Amino acid sequence: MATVESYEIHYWPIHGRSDVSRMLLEAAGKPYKNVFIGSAEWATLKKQQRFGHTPWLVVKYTDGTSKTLWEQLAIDVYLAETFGFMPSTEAGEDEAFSRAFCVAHHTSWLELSDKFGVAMGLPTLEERREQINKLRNDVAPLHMSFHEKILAESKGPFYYGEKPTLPDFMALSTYLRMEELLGECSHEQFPNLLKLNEAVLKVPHVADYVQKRRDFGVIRFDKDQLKGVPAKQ
Ligand SMILES: N[C@@H](CCC(=O)N[C@@H](CS)C(=O)NCC(=O)O)C(=O)O
Repeated sequence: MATVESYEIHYWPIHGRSDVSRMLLEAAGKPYKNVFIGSAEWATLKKQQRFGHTPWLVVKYTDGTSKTLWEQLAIDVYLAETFGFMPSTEAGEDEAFSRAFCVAHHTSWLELSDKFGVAMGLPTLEERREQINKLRNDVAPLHMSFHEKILAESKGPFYYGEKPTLPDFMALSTYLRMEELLGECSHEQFPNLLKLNEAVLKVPHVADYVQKRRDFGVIRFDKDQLKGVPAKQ
């Protein structure tokens, strides 16, 4: 079987649904290219996609062939499996269950992250503000209180003790998205979540990615309008 040579992430020039995929690629030190989609070409590209959406991952093999995978969750799980960001299992353990259990933590964060994404896409500032306030005051703190409890039971700092796995990256990605929208988040009630984020930022290359590579210089987040706007206006 041919081995993997490199990867391509095809997505808009924002972090959004490709943030965790890129973080996993960075953390694993794998070669990848961002192929940014422009709005002018999207109508044509859309028709060629398996389900009509972005993102997609192209896996390029050494023999010149390639495979394409669509859907954020499938891409994240594939990369996490490939790079060893899944929990270790003991002999005799139900490995499929253990992996699915890990993915459940990921999808829990993914769902919260999506809610922020949907709020940012609402047509008027009033609607965006109302929905984001609801998320800030009710939905996010409740979500985080469940995860804080889960992390308190881990030997820490990650969901699976000292081994970083898929949901750790998703938690950081969601936190960063919330900070972008809400400003600095208070961590007082969530010390284990804070420790988790700090630990993920110490995974090689992740802090660098977060600092330098999340902003691709095309779209920037406007705090007053609570939405993405062209970086150069
Ligand atoms: N279930 C898909 C949803 C993907 C999705 O909604 N992508 C948006 C961008 S974040 C998109 O393709 N929007 C353009 C369109 O649907 O035409 C996934 O998780 O990847």
